[in-house]
Amino acid sequence: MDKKMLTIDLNSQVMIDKAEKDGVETMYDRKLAMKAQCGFGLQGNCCRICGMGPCRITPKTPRGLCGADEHTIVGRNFARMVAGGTAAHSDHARDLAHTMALSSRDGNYKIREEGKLIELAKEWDVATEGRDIYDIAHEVAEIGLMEFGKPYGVSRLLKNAPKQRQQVWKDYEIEPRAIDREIATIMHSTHIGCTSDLDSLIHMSLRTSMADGWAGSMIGTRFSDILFGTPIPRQTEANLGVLEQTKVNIVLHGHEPTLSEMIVLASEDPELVALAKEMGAEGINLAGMCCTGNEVTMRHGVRIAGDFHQQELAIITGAVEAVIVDVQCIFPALAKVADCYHTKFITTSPKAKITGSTYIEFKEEEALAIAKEIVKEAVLNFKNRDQEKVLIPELKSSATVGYSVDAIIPQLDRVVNSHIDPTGTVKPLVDCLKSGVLRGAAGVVGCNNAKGVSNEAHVTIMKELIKNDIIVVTTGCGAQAAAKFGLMDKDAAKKYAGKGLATVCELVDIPPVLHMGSCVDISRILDLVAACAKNLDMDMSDIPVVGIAPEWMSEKAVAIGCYVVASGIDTYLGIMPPITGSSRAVEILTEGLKDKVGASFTVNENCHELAATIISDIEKKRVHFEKLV
Ligand code: SF4
Ligand code: MSK
Repeated sequence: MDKKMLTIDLNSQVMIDKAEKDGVETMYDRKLAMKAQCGFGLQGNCCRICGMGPCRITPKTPRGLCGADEHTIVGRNFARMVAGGTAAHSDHARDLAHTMALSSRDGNYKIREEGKLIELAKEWDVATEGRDIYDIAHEVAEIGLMEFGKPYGVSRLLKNAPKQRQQVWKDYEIEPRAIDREIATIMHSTHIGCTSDLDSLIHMSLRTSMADGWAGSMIGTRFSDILFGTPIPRQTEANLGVLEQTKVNIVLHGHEPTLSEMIVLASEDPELVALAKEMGAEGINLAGMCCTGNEVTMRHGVRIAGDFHQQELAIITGAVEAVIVDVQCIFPALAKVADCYHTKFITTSPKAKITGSTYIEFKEEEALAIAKEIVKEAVLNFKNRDQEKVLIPELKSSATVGYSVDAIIPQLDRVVNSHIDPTGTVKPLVDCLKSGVLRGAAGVVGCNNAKGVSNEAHVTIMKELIKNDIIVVTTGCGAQAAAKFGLMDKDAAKKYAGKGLATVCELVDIPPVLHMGSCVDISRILDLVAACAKNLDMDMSDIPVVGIAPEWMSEKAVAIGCYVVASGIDTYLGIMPPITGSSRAVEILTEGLKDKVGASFTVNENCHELAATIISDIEKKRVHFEKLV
């Protein structure tokens, strides 16, 4: 098979060819070499939870040595994926809370959004009158940190949901308690000899995922905005073509804005810019990748080098002086690829040390100094660039990004007010949904998965949705696919959107696909859906809104899928999770949950069929919705 057919991105195809010529192995080579994957793993019915295993379920051995059947094994494996994902998102949020606790007027981390902090403080019953903003920040940070380990009570963020949804959570008993408690409990319950009942395992999975969506991720986004600013619409460009021939190229990859915000500052430091010129470069060019890329493009317009599947390919351009990473979604393979070029692969987090990398530990207390040291490493490396090995592919697309809820609401108010009203409400959006000018809204999120063709499902599904007047909001690597393929360009509405959506886009001056941030920022999507539902006095499950993860791959995505379903939003997956080993797990997740939380999963690995199902389901949902409005 031609490796290049494993991606629809033309830049990636050029780089796959170059890797071949340079003798460098990429994920695409490993995919072809891997041939058939383990059938037990694919179905989720291999258990290695205890030392008597691995136990694999077959018709001849329908139970593991302890007697666990396929339903128990699949359920436990699924639950542990949810725990892994919830831990990753929430630990990210914990770091932000610690950063807020460190914030000070003359330190590295300041409070950028006083209004948002005061609003959150009031929501959390923190006194604000006559107090120094940093005292308030420290108290709010401490309360945020307590959400991870408080001994009693449930997430204080649940009350942001419509009351109808809160009642569903109460009735089904999935209100998450302290974040760490939910993760610890699920790890305990899936230990050998604890829960074997599949319904309980799925119930616990949903409750744990709620500790991600309606606690960890929500704290992460709110604290990031307070510390680094709420995103507003801004112009950028996306794809490997943003790397520059004449500048020091630094690729920022990973997730947490605590590091990347400081790198942005350091890259503007006059001394480092002068040093870059001394080295023969014209300046310093930052480019983002994966969710760090999303964080810095949303707040600074930093251009996007690429998505999860392009991390090796960026280095293969031969034009990258340093790849700087913190946590999550970083291929260990980057060390080997970087060895083939002059690129420095710099790891910074004690939570993600990678063999073969250069490790410079990032400490919030000395953030800017360390960020400057890291950028200096990159700048000094420019002289080692081998021009003969350089090939920067040309393609890049322009995109408008930065659509936080705070940016979307006033902008949509233009539909009725013909000007941007910063105090706007979601009413215009709700009116467009009610009238049917917009048939519905979809959150298209998540990763790239080598089980499919990189970017194909994202782009196909988003194009189909907007053609059918369904507005798309997106985060994570899905957002990067949209940006790369021109769907975040304001002109995309004329080219691809149906009449209703195109009219709204023109009136409001937005693209048909809105970039809402990183994976943690799916909490922004929850906030937007919750605001619409509250405006209509409905449950979130009543409005024609769906969640879609066409190319998901990470445990975080499994946790996200679960909390989106638990929020009453039907969720569509383009990759089958490892659950087919249990017919009952498939039944509960794709049907049974409807009765409990008003939503469930649908899976189809054919992206054209999946898009058609989503559109038809949104139309069916409209029938119910139109009766209620
Ligand atoms: Fe086998 Fe049971 Fe141990 Fe799993 S927990 S590895 S099924 S004996
Ligand atoms: S980075 S979790 S590959 S979206 Fe958030 Fe992309 Fe998925 Fe990582």
